[in-house]
Amino acid sequence: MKSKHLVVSALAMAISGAFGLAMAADAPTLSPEAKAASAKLYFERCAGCHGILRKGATGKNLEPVTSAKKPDGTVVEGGTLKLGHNRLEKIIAYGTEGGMVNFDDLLTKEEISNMATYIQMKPDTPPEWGMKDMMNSWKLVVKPEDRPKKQMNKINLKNVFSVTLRDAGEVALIDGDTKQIWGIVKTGYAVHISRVSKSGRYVYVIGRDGKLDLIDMWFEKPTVVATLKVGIEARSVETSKFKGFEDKYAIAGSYWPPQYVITDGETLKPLKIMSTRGQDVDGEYHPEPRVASIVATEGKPEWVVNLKETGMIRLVDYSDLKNLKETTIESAKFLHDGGWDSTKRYFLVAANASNKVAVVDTKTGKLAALVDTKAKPHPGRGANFVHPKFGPVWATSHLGADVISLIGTDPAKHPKEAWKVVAELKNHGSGSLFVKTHPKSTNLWADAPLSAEKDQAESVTVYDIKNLDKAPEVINIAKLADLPEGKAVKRAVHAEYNATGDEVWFSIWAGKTEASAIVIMDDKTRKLKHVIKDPKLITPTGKFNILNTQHDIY
Ligand code: DHE
Repeated sequence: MKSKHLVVSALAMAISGAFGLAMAADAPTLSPEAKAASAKLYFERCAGCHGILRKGATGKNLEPVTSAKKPDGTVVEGGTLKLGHNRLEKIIAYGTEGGMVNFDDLLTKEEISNMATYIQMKPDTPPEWGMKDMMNSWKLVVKPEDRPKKQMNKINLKNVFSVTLRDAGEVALIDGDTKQIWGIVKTGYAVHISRVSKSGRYVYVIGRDGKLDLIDMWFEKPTVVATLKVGIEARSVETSKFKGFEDKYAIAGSYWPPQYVITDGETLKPLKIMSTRGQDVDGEYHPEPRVASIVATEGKPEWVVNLKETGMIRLVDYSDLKNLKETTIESAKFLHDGGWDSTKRYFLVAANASNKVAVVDTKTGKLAALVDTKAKPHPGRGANFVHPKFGPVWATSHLGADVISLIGTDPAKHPKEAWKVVAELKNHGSGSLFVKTHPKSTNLWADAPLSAEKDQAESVTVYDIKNLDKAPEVINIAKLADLPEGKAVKRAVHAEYNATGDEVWFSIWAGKTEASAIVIMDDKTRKLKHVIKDPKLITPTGKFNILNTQHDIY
């Protein structure tokens, strides 16, 4: 079996080798080996924000030469060649105030220098990944007829947490009742998220290298029953949840190639691939509209598929795959993550480069609103609760501002507040990624793991949603884990509730070779309840409680 390292290296060679174009004689250049190494690093560390084709999204455009026309008609020439090697090295090493993180603690001086050269070279176009490639990659490890007919273990599956072990390329399935690791499963490179089938039996896990794993929880131990490489780079996966389609299909979105694939839900056999290339909201063609979040609508056989670079939202009707119907909704750039309102009629998705949240009405299949917010909203799935003054609201935190925005979501009974930011709560820092509450809780939790301040990155804020005038509490969650000192910041990230809604779990995300942990807080008392420490818990980040993920409870 190929190691993950080899798979990523092969990709880097494919990107850097086959498509390299001749450069001008005095253009920056690298040896084939240094170029392949930089292409691999670029894929691993940079492509997520800047795009494979380097056209920019969350991060800046990194093409060698760019030219942009200002509204007054003047043309601004730019690009990495103009910035020059020294300036690029400094930006890569030390980051920028605009949100680019520093890499001087992760990369060697030589790697930084080579990367500065690499991004002045013409971007390579990686290969496509069509049906033949997918079929060749597809492995049906255990056929559905050879799987258990009933649950063969005594685990309370509803309270299992699928925990991303990012840098290990694994997920840990943790029994939420006993807090013991039930099993660890090998997954794709820098594994990203887990989603759950409607029945609650299967967990779908997507890696950044596009490897999709299907885990069956009815065996004695969690078991991978099928795998498929859906593309070269991917971030999202979802399942079919409408009545009559439970566990029938899965859908995985790729960053490269820009497409999504619909697979059989129980075997991952690829059934249909749809390209996402096309015009953006300004009418300009984009060659790399990456698939960001995907959610399954409950009241219809439909997925909401959000395309990052074009700002287009596609409603994909999966009732007839041969005659697939897609509704394309114009919203704003660049779409990223989002969640349902409490009625599950409206889907709210962050358009982070526009400082907006787009609202889709899945009943009418239309855009309900574009809500202006502070800089770079980043909700995860967001959080729903009833505001004492403004009625039902959905909350998002922000990467670019130290606030939590509350958006009114009830146009029928609270029309004045609907689709407006009705209140902003002060967060303990910017650099926040996730907020979370639970229908049974009176707390709202917010993290700030990407804050430049160590103390803020280690801490969370908790608000009393019944009394928002009361000062919130800021708790340094990382300190509660009582881990040994290390070089990396111990980032407190991604709150997730247990099935009964009385515990809230946080990951303490430290360095790859350092000790990490999961800290469990008693939601009522806001006091430490338990810490899970284990050498196998390498860089835990996202945690997906089966019941909450299955039913979109947040
Ligand atoms: Fe994520 C969700 C993309 C970096 C943890 N992340 C998402 C989604 C997208 C996305 C499109 C929505 C999926 C959905 O709902 O279908 N993430 C990206 C990136 O492009 C980015 C910015 C850079 C990259 O190179 O990948 C990125 N993400 C990260 C991280 O570094 C995080 C913090 C740690 C990690 O494990 O990689 C991270 N992303 C998460 C988590 C979710 C997520 C935990 C799911 C939130 C939820 O509650 O559903």
